Amino acid sequence: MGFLAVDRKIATIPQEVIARANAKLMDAHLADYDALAARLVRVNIDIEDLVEKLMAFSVGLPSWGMVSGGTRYARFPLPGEPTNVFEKVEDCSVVNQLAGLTPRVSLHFPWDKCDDYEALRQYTQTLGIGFDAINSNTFQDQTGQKRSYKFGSLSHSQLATRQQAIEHNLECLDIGKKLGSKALTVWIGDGSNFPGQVEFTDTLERYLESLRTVYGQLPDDWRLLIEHKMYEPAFYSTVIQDWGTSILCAQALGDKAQCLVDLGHHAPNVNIEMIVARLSQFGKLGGFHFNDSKYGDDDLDSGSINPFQLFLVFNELVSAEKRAERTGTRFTPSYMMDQTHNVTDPIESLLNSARAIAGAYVKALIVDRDAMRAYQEDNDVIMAHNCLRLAFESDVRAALAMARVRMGGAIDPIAAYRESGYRAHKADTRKARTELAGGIV
Ligand code: LRH
Ligand code: MN
Repeated sequence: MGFLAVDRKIATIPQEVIARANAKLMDAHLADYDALAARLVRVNIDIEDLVEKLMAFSVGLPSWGMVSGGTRYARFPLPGEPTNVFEKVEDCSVVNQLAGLTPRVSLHFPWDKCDDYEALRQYTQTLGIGFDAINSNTFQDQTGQKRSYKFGSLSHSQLATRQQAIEHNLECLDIGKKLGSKALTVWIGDGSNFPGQVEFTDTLERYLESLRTVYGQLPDDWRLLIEHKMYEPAFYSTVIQDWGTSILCAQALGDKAQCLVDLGHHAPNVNIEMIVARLSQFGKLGGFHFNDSKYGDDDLDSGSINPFQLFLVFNELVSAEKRAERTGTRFTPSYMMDQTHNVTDPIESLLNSARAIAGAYVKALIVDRDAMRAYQEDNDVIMAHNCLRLAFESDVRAALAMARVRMGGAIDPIAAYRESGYRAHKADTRKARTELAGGIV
């Protein structure tokens, strides 16, 4: 079964494979759709409005999530996994083709370095995929690198090391401009493992001084996304440890600097949805790295462990969206995933995650906000709470499936993917990755 290029950009999976898979499920899907439509009408919601909003919704894919991921212990290769950035974006197009709502990829440098970024831009465009935020990497040393990041990068005690880290971020900016990206995500692992190892204030001042240089080179229509993380790789203190430090830095840098929330970067039980509300209120919510976790920064599939938290995050996002509409302010956080797929086929995990994220969004859209506000005013606790539970407990799968079908995708993306034989085909045609060493990619 060949994977032919067709006019609609490049359809990585032959459209007829998807059509055949959908044909088997269409009657049941349409019955489910009509049933959901009838249920929603009873609460004055037109399902067609929801599907329209879903078709306008999108989330970016992590290029580093397209390969079989690893932990510090080991990485287990997957036959047919991508071996370079071109194969990674090809797999991104499979996710987008089947799920319909992942038309962007977020690249990471130097992991995605290549010789011809114009060729990469053109190829990716033919796949119908655009570029989300570019990620810099000063948390690893590269072969031949002059100065090590062992003791930090943008906050390092030595100016020469900070300068090296600044230059890497500026190089990422240049690559991003060539590709048409509009944002740079800066996550650094800088921190300490022992009390006394670093002076907290000096370290943060050095970080801000470095980032001001990068910020100064940002084109007017770009954003700098500051990503906080509680711990790891540093295990006593982390320079950008929490949203408080992140927003202070974003405010200190200027309007083009905003905060990126990675769901896995918080202590267990932290109220992340309230952090989302706070950052939105002060106009500093720039983006997300969606994933899920049970213990630490596990980078598991979005919605796989705590789907209620994901829903509550989107409840705040929809509330912030409506607040921005009322006040005529801009609210365009960049939705991206950041996951590591150690034991699953990355494409299947990302299909599941895209569905979970879109599901959380559409459930947040059906919350009866006027009723909830009235109950909140009256301190009718149970009824206010139940406005959220009712929406969360709604089965919206038929609306999600209809949005996928109308975008040329699959009613059951994983079934269609498996029927396509894509991964087996790639195992036959792609060079095998053999390295077993630990590490995230
Ligand atoms: C850090 C992080 C960051 C990326 C990396 C791959 O844990 O979330 O966003 O640079 O993962
Ligand atoms: Mn992240």
